[in-house]
Amino acid sequence: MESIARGFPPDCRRAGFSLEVTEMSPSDTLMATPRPARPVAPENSTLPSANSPNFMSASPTASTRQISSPTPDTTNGSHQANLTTDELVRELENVASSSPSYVESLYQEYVKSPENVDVAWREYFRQIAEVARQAPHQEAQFFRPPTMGDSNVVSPVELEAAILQERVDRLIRNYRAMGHYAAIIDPLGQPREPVPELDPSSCDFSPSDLDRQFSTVSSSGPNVRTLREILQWLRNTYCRSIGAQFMHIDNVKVREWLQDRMESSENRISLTADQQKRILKRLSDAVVFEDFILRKFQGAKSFSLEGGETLIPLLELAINKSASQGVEEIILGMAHRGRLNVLASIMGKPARAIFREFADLDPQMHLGRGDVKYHLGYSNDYTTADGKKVHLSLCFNPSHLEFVNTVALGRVRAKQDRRQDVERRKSMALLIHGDAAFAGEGITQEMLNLSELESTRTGGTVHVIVNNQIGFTTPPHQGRSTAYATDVAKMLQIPIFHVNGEDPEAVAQVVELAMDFRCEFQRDVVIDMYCYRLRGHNEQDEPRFTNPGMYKAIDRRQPMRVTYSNHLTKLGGVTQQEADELVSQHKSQLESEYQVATASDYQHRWEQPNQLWKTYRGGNEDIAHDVPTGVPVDRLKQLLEIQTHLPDGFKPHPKIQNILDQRRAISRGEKPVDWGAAEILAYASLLTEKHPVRLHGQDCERGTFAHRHAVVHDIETGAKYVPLQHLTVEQARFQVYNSALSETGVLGFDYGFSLDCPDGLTIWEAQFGDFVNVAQVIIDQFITSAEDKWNRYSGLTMLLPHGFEGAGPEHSSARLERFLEACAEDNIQVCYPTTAAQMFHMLRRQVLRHWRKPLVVMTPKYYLRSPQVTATLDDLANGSFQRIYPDVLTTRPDSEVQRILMCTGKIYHELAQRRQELGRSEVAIIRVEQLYPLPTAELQQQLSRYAPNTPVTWVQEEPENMGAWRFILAQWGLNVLSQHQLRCVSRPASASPATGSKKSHEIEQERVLSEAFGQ
Ligand SMILES: Cc1ncc(C[n+]2csc(CCOP(=O)(O)OP(=O)(O)O)c2C)c(N)n1
Repeated sequence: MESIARGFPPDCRRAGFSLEVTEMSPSDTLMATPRPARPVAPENSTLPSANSPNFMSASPTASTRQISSPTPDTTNGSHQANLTTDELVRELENVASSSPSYVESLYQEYVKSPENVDVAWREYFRQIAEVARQAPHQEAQFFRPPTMGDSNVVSPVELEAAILQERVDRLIRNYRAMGHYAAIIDPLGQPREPVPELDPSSCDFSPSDLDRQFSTVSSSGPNVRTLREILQWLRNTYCRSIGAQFMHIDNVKVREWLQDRMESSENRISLTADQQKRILKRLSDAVVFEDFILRKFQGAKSFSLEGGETLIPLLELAINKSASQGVEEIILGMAHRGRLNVLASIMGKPARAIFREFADLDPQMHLGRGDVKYHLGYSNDYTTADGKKVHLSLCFNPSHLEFVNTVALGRVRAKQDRRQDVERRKSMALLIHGDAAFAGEGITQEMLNLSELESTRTGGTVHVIVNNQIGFTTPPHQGRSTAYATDVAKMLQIPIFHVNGEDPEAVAQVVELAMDFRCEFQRDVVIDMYCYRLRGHNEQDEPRFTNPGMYKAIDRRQPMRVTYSNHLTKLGGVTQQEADELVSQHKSQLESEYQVATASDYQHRWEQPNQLWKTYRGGNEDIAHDVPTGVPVDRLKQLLEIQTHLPDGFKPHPKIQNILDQRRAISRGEKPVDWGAAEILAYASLLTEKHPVRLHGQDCERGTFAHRHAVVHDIETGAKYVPLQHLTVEQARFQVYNSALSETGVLGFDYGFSLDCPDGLTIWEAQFGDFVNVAQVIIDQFITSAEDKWNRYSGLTMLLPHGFEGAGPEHSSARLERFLEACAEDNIQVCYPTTAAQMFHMLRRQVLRHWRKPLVVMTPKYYLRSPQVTATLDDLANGSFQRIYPDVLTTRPDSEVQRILMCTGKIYHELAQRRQELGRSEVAIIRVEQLYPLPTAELQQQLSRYAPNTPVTWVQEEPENMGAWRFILAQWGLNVLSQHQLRCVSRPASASPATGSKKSHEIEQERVLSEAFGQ
């Protein structure tokens, strides 16, 4: 049998400490048992060691000599001499002052058992105790370290009591820290390693100590308990069906909160009969649903929840509890396992719709689009037991496990911002994970890391691991190096509750606790529900091929609904008949849903877009009417000018002040509009038109290339000021945040944000464009395909620095070619603007059109400050975004043009400069500013200006196998519009995007430019 990482929890009896031991009288309280450990004499000490055979013959030092006077007669055990109290105290003070810790450790050994120390010491200590009894004011001063004052003098009796109490405290600590390793959380009962620290003997107790009394005043419950009671209480609290990990939390208050909650109730909830019945009902619903699917759709994949059906009551309990805490909206994220059950049992998706998808009765509807049924999302209003409404949204999910999580978080954040839920209490994420995926996928760490950041905080997420102890065919020991699937979550200051899914009431307790923790501290919380997977990875897999041991144990299990139902009938809260009725009623409901689903007159109910999305569209660009994006010059001036004002006394860095001064000069028309100013004007104008703007990415407050400075810092106080937040009183929300150093997680988050912010501009900026590679899953599985798979729109904008400037293979390319390869059905927009004005109009167009498509922008590094890209205020006031930018500089009539260069982005400026330098006015240069959707009609219009057969050369600085060339070739062919021969000038095809040598780069760039002009 495959064993779980730390094995099956034995209870403490396995560790050899039985509670069935001889009763001892309370008067034994302070007598301890012999311990094997011995103190080590201090190095170079002349004092005898505890059991030194030479003790009596040890070299006479001041101490030993002094001690030797009261040495008992070791032959007969009688005392040879008795010291006076004063003498004894003096002698011992001498010893103590020469080596107090040594004497103290000897004394501790003596307290454990007098036999532990040499007979002479034994006698000394006996006398000391005697002295202490007779003259308490002088007691045992040898324990006083030389530096301590009298107030620290401890009597032997007190010390002994303190030592024993310390052992009890240690035992309690051990249970708090390690009790979870012994908790009975695995329904399959696979062996766990023993936990010696939980055996009282590990804290130097013996069975004879069981009835001694100890203080438990610092814990909840009675102030005094016997060791036996303490053990029972600790085992109940920490070693039953719940294993709590919380001792990694540094904050004592938080830890104590958890301790109190668990220890005062022994981690058990008290449920009413009605609540128990409700749990049984939800379990029954879940079981019946799986059984129904299995019988009706034999051979179909459903990724059933069987073995983990407690998830359904767990979710219901969590939703009800959250509603009572003021949550009004929950975004759920989960993978395939149990999804259909969640859709039917929790989300309220009509079973008939699910059955129809199973029967695959509407193939025409899904040609070339759609997704498998166990990836589909759903939204609905849920009514809790006490009549509260909670809106639930289950996110659409790709097959790629765990990647939906940050998407869900982004959605929550957007909802909170939208409803101005500044405390972040009304919307919440509830994420359901698989154990193998949670432990294995790095995105888990990225997600957890977002939980407390200013830019991504959502007030605490509830994580539920459906821990069926297997991932496809892989057992835990092959899938993770950690004891638990959840260990990565220990990076946060949050509790992790492992719970046996076969104990629904323990699950109920954990839900209660987890939800209260989240509400109290607004942090994430993890529920790791141990269960099993009744069948293979899917219903067609035979798990006994690869995991025979585990499946033997599974085959022996009684279904949990039956066990729980028996438990309740025994308690008398439910009769057998009632329990059976819960099953039969749900069966007949599903049966009638099935009849409707398979009827020939089935009426498909199309999902309507929610209120938020009512006015927005996806689909092809031809339905997306162009809208005016210009802003009157006066308004632009005003918007820019406002941003140059800082609060009184605010001291920016002198260079930042320069930038602000330049922006003021731009606002007065004294300087042209540079890239940074155009971008900021786009945001400012949108904000004052009531469109929220959120900008998020690594170091994007300043901008990687220091062109933005959206946040200004006071160099003396460190205070921050965000000019875009101070435009007008009525403006919309502006948020700009430096993000965590993550691409996948953060892009997922921002994509999610865009799903719930259709009216705003949501921007993710990559530090260097190439880093977007790291987020490929989010791009492929969500951004480019969500509309096709799930009919979900997004207006996310991705700013990706791109351009060959000799910065090496990694910092030259945002891999334009990859985005273009993913383009189809007008799924995204890909732009590479060449001027500040184009950037301005493009950003505004992204919001002002009611067409919602992700926008991928290749942004420049080189020309951020270049005069070539600047614009006038009139360009921003009157123009609009040009998909194809016609040649505006050539001085010749169109009919005299003999060569047409076509390009996109940065290289345009180099080509234009070269043309001017060469005086080649017979060459026209057309810029493709929007590569997708490819503006063929506009191109046609531009090419029609020139004579047919004028050759067209596509020029790019990227290697031939990268950039836009192959895409352009595939779209327009070698004979553009059947009239113009098309060829390409580029760097040769290359395995990596660029050279690492700046000089080689210059040589290569020169070759491209020369070849473009036929030199
Ligand atoms: C990123 C990713 N890698 C691999 C897979 C293939 N796969 C699907 S389910 C699965 C096992 C998942 O195990 P676990 O997380 O424990 O969830 P379970 O299916 O057991 O509920 C694997 C490997 C996937 N869907 N996504």
